[in-house]
Amino acid sequence: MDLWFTELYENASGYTIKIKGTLFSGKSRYQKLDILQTEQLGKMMVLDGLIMLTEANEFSYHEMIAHVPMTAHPNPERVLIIGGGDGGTAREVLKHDCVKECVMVEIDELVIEKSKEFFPQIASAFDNPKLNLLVQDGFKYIEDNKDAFDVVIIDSTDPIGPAEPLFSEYFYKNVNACLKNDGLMSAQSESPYLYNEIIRQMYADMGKAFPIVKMYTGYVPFYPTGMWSFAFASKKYHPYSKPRIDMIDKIDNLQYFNKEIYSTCFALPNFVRKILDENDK
Ligand code: AG3
Repeated sequence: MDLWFTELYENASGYTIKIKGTLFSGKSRYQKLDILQTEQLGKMMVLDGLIMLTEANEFSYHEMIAHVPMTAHPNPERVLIIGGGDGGTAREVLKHDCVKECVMVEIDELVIEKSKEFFPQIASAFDNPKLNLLVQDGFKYIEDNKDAFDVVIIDSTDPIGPAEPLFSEYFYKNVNACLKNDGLMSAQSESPYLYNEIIRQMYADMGKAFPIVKMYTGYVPFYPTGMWSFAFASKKYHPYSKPRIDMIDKIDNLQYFNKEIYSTCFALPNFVRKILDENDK
């Protein structure tokens, strides 16, 4: 008997993957977690029916959410990750020797535990002494910490469920305050092909909190439409003001990111520019 998993997009389209079976299925206080063995893409993590990662392809998302802000900042020593409980973003951040401390605030302990158990390569950063892992509400952590980080990375789920408060003007203003005066942030910001309204609102809210807001994109095949966007918001540096371009060749084991990707990922198709331009009306 063939088994298939489909993530549905707005109940109108979807992405279907052949699976061999379920390795884990459970519910935390916050969400439902499934870990499935796929036919072609290794193990897959699903939260509330939405694909978070597949072992075979997780690199593009994690490299892009982490290395773009890490390249844009001239000396990122203190980095904060909100969410990212699987550990993939932390693994990428900790490839940068300049990092003295990476604080990761994940609300859901079940995601961390099961990632350690089923995705040891992704969760490798959990053993790194520079990682300070806190199981608590990132929204609250950001409210309580001021002037503390060079780079903040918001590796959240979609703006439904536990991540909803992470998509708001109030939250972005607190992220701004949590950053040092030349700090910058990145965040996953959904697919421009499907979620125009979410994106328009998100960038409008960020624009109220930061003087510099840009979008960049990357290809993540297991997310809706495959074209994925990330927000870059900064207090001082533009992506091209002081990027550490030469350092990129020294980052270990990159499967997606490189110098050329850095210099082109901020280029946007016209239909995407139009979504963002609507904020300037
Ligand atoms: N970050 C989730 C991105 C959103 C995926 N959305 C979807 N499949 N509809 C995932 C965490 C990876 N570290």
